[in-house]
Amino acid sequence: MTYETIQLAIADGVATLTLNRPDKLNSFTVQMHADLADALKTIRRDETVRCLLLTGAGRGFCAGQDLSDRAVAPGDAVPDLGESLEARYNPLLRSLKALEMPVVCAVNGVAAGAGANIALACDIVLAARSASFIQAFCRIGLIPDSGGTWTLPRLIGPARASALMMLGDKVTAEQAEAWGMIWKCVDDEALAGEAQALAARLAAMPTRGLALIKRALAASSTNAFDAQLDLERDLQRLAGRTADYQEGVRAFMDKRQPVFQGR
Ligand code: LHQ
Repeated sequence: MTYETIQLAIADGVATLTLNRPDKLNSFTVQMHADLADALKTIRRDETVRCLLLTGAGRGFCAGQDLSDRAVAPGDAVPDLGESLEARYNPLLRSLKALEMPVVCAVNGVAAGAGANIALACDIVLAARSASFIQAFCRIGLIPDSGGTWTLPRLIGPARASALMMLGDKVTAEQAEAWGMIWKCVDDEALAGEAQALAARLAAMPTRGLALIKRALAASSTNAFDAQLDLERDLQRLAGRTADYQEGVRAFMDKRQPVFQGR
């Protein structure tokens, strides 16, 4: 499916979403937000989709907000950037987090500003060795958005997060892997293949169960241990009712490979 600013391809249980404004390093415009919202709606409604793979076209992953879309000329009214977050970025982040399937991000090049934090909000992040992550907001007087102030300290700890957010220094993919900011850094030419293979592997797994793992992990950031035990009980109850659980146990007992359906 082709949109003006993104591409959506659905095959073998995997939806691949490619940000597609390569000459502007896939930076976000109002149109791109609209295209992504529409594509995510299609993905949610398509019962064949069991994993989402997000990546970018060209040499960058995403340079955040398209600053030419937001340029302020002398005499212009003061822009309401909060409105931009409320209407576009926050719904996008909420929908990625709430998507009931694993979301893999293949960071093919620089991920800056909102682009970095959207990548880091995904469930499993792979990055090309030449890719980098930049909390670019402070360079232009803004604060990190797209969930970055929540996500980054949880991934790499407050000391590193605050320095990166206040200095806007570039983090290489290798450094990001070493710090636990991402799952894995891979050679540039291997990225697309590894990301597709990972997404295909996830799509063949018990994806209802994976969605429940995602819910448990999201809640663990704010829950006390006791509340998390209760949540695990409730989610395990749901997992135990899936056809995939039955199949998993049957296949184990029969000593054969399971065939999961995401139900
Ligand atoms: C761009 C951009 C870009 C437009 C590269 N916009 N054209 C939310 C709410 C509302 C408003 C504000 O923001 C937010 C959230 C945010 O995301 S704020 C942060 C916005 N992003 C940035 O500040 C990053 C700006 N970009 C850069 O610092 C560099 O481009 C990086 C470090 C990402 C890459 O550097 P290079 O590899 O040297 O590439 P380049 O700078 O030469 O960029 C290539 C082209 O892409 C160039 O266009 P041109 O026509 O000259 O070839 C850039 O102007 C364009 N581009 N980022 N955000």
